[in-house]
Amino acid sequence: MNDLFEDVAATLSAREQMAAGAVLLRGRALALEDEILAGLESVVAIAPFRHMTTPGGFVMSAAMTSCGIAGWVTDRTGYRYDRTDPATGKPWPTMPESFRRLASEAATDAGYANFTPDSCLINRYLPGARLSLHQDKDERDFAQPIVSVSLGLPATFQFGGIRRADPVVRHPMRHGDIAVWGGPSRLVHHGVLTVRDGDHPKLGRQRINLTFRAAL
Ligand code: MD6
Ligand code: FE
Repeated sequence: MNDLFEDVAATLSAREQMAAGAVLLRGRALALEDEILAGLESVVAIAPFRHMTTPGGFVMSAAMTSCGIAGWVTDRTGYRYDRTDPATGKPWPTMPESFRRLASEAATDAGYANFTPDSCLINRYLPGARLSLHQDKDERDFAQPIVSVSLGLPATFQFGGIRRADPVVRHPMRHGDIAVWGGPSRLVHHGVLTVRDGDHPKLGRQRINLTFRAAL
């Protein structure tokens, strides 16, 4: 194989179209892995993971925290973005520069230039945790996409349609994969199947997901 062929082949295998406006960039976070993991540690030291309660009274199996101007929170009163972390009473930690750079570069790769996230929701799944099918619709600006970075243990991502009953496609997500979706896919239903036990060399027995949004 000549170099050009190899480059083209690598690019094709690294990019999967999930739906119109939704792209999976395989391994896209790996080049920045060390900075991202350091950033994660610094955020969690200030705003620890917690299990939040849905308006319906269920405790979520995925633990969450946020960084950036706003954090996504849920309690018995509803879902919202809040500039203050209710667990600490303080502003959320600043979004690490490596997070911001990765999110904006991945969005550009996926065809969304000028993505300006003000919030990064961080999900932690220990084995047995899951996230049921939902839409992300608490953000103000649906013209901006969402960038979602998978780290640690693999998981199966469910990608459905605009209606809850629409058929769902399953995509395996591995350490370093990034999903970007927006445009016609911005309001699709999606979720994460129960994470299976395993041991990741860098993150141990957990899956971490970073989702970047333009929330406010
Ligand atoms: C997760 N992600 O992958 C959960 N939402 O752990 C999400 O709910 C999500 O990955 C909107 C866009 C991308 C996502
Ligand atoms: Fe979501």
